[in-house]
Formats: sequence, C-alpha cells, structure tokens
Amino acid sequence: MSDTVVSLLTPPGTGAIATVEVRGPRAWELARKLFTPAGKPLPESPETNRFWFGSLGNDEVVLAACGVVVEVHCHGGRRVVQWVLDQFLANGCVEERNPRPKDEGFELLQRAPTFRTAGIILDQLNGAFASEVRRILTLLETDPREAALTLHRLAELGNTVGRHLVEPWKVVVAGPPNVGKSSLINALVGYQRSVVSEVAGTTRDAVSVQVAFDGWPVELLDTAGMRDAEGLEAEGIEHALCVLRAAELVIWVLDASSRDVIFPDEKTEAAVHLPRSTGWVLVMNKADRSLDWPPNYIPGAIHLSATTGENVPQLADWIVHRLVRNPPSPGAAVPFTTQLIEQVNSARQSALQSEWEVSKQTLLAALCSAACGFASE
Ligand SMILES: Nc1nc2c(ncn2[C@@H]2O[C@H](COP(=O)(O)OP(=O)(O)O)[C@@H](O)[C@H]2O)c(=O)[nH]1
Ligand SMILES: [Mg+2]
Repeated sequence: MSDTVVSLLTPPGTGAIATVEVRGPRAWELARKLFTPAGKPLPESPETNRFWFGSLGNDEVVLAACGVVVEVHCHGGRRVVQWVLDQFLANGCVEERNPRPKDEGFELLQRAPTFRTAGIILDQLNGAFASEVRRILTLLETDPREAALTLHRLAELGNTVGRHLVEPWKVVVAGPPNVGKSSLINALVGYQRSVVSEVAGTTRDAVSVQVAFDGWPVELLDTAGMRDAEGLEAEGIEHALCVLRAAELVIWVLDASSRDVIFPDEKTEAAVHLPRSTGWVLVMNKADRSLDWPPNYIPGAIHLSATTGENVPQLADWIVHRLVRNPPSPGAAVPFTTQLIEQVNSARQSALQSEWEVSKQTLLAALCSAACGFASE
C-alpha cells in the first residue's frame, strides 16, 4: 500500500490555476521523475522556500516543496488537472478526495477579506491552533483547572473571531426615519454609498456595505426607518425587521436636534424578536445642531455628527470594542473552521463538568481535524 498521497488542493472545476499536492516519503522522488525543470536539474532533496519552473508532460508548471510535501501549480483546466493527478497515481500514489481541514484552511485564506483575518488563518495553518491544543492536552494531565481556563479562552476566541475570519459581523443601523442613518453609514464608510435624502423614509431596502474596522470585517446594513407606514415603506420596514433579527450589533440612531427622540424600547425588541445576545449602541446624531440636552440625558449614548464627522471614528472604535473585546495576540491560537469551533466548545463543556477524559478525546479529535501536515510540525 502506498503512503504517498496525491490530492487537489484547489476547488474542483475549471479555474485559472490548480494546485496538486503530493505528500509522503516518495513525493520528492516522484517530482524528480516526472518534472522537467526549465533550468538546472532538481536537487537531490527538496529545498524549502524555493520553487522551480518547468513542465510536466506538455503543461508548464511551477513546483514548490517543503519536507515531504510537494506542490504542483498547473493550469486549471479539468483535463490538465486530471492528467497531472493521473501521472502520480500511475506511479503508485493514492488519491485523497476528502478535503482535509488544511485545505479548508487554504480556502478560507483565499476568501479572507482583510490582512488581519488572513494573518490569523495563516497562523493556524502554521500550527498555532494545533500546538495550543497539544498544550491543553498536557495540562489536562497535570493541571486540569488551568486546562479548563485555557480551553475557555480558546472557545471564546472561536465563537467571536473564529466565526468572522471570512464572514463579516452584521452591524445594523436602525432608528426612526430621517435621523441620519444613511448619512452615518456614509460617514463610517467614508464615501457615498446609501441613498441619502431630505424626505423621510426613502431607504426602502436594506442597503449593505462591507467595511473593515481595525482589520475586522464588518457588514453595515442600512434600514428603513422604524415607524408605522403604509405601502412601499411598510414593505421596507418588514425587510428592516428581518435584517435586524440577523444583526450581531444594532446601532440605534437618535436625532439630537429634535425633541422627538425615540428609544429602542422593550416593545421594539419584542416586536423584532431580537436574540438576547444582540448588542445595542445608542447614537445621538446631528451633534452639530444638537439641542441643549442635560449631561448624560441618554446614558451611554455617543454624540456625533454624520455631517461634520465629529466622533465618527470614536463610533468605529466602539463598534470594534463591542464586537471583539479580547482580540487574539499575534500568533495566538484561534479555532478557525466551524468544525474546530464546535469541537473546542464541546471540549470546554466537558471540562466544565469535570469530564476530563471526554474533553481529552474531543481535543484529540480536533487535533486530528486540524492536522496541518508540514505546517503543524
Ligand atoms: N445637521 C446635520 N444633518 C444631518 C446629519 N446627519 C444627517 N443629516 C441630515 O438629515 C437628513 C436625513 O438623513 P438620512 O441619512 O437620509 O436619514 P435616515 O432616514 O435616517 O437614513 C438629511 O437631510 C441629512 O443631510 C448631521 O449629523 N447633522
Ligand atoms: Mg436612510
């Protein structure tokens, strides 16, 4: 039985470029047999951090190697890819079809919307998650309480940051009509994107825009004003309610220049059935034309002006603070796939109930899921 495995790392189907990975003790030997370099012959053993141009059959490819792993970057047409796979299969490799988390990690890396989240995924592909899990496994033997604490922190990072390395947090801007919701989104984004109008209630559809605050991906969603209305507006409001229910954070905007401030109250929350975990931020907009409010009239509200930009950066900082209270330090472990997040949560749950053996087994399974080949060693 062969212990050298060939697999397609890029998603199946036609693409511009495909990556075929060969992993195992014969990987380099087979690369040397099948690959014709454009320049000097390949060295006897692979050199890390180098790549070679050349060809495999008629296809021009780039070869990269690291330890027992060789990558062939070839043209992405289905037939070319199959042909490349076939060459390695014909030479005794076995094909691995099930994508491993490492591949999932690479896929996530490609989809990461910011350098910050890409950096976190890369840290995990370089073994940060695996080594932290190993450390916890050792702690489970020597100091279970410390293990439980460490697991708790790891699970928290998964549930907050881990879930948003690719998918943005949903932050909904809501409130009565004409308070400056669309203007606030524009101010946050820094360019004109939503419909801004003098007429109350013109944002019929929720308009969304994706931004990065401090490197964290955030989708800002505009909503129609919350009020009783008929016809088209009523439709917009129904849509807004749906958007609100999906929110991770709601920025409720009030108009500091008007006596008619409308708070989100229990009725609003009940009406939209917001999950308890949804956070709220109160904003008093139009600070440039603010009435003379007594100090702290609305406790915790951020006074700002979408028009002049006053305190808008502070709101962005506040949003980040609410979404990511404890950001991971550079190189820290973060459960980075849905499966790993679930496994770590489940291991934490077992540790909380002092079911140390179950916790250990779950972590071992997570370690197995996260086995990142060359990266985790
Ligand atoms: N003076 C002042 N006017 C603002 C401010 N923000 C928005 N407005 C004005 O308020 C009106 C309604 O704004 P809009 O963003 O469409 O409100 P929305 O209905 O809540 O989306 C527009 O005329 C805006 O120019 C602000 O900070 N200061
Ligand atoms: Mg609007």
